[in-house]
Amino acid sequence: SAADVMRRLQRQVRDFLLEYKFGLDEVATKVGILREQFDATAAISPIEHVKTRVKSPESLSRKVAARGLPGDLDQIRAQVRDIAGVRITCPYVADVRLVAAALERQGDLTVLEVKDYIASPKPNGYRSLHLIVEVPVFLADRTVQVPVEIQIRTIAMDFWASAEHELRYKFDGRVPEEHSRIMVEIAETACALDDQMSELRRVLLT
Ligand code: 0O2
Repeated sequence: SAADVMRRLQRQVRDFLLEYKFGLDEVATKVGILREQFDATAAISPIEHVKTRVKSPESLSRKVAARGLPGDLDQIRAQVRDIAGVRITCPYVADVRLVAAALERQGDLTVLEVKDYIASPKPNGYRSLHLIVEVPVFLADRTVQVPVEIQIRTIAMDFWASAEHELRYKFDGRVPEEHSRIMVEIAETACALDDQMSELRRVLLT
């Protein structure tokens, strides 16, 4: 019956997303360990805040539709790599590099891609370091490699990105030119702030 079909589909989506939740748990543990070690040893902790999320089915289907991808789960698994996401905010740009290096070193993580929007910011002003990694998840009957997107950015970059996200949401993706221009200016201010803070950090650490 139609109800059976719906139930089966719902179960498929639930199981599909569950693997991403497990992948996220594995990466969150790794980040948690780094954070605890840094907290215990570093003069200034390089990790300020950590947030994890599995993309909601709504947001996932919006992305699939927007990209014109076929709707089957295997295609989505192969093509959408930010279903599991970890966002790490750090006080200083040097901390972003430090945390990224500590993760990239881990033998059980496969780095699939690095997108360095700090070295090359997006035209709208977005800055952040993205690592797409794959982590093994050991299930009862098999092992799966789960992609996880790790976004690492400074507090200033995060402040900007949250505001820009809100703005895009408010204007349903069509942000008026005058606001976009202001966002580019604010991104430059945020970048200047990061540079000044880096100077301060040098003083604090010497
Ligand atoms: P949400 O709501 O955060 O999940 P690609 O996969 O390379 O074809 P994609 O997926 O756009 O292209 O990759 P990219 O550019 O690395 O962006 C992935 C995520 O980075 C986005 O996820 C955002 O979280 C963040 N991001 C990228 N660009 C911007 C930006 O200009 N502003 C803000 N605020 N965030 C950005 P989602 O799925 O778009 O959104």
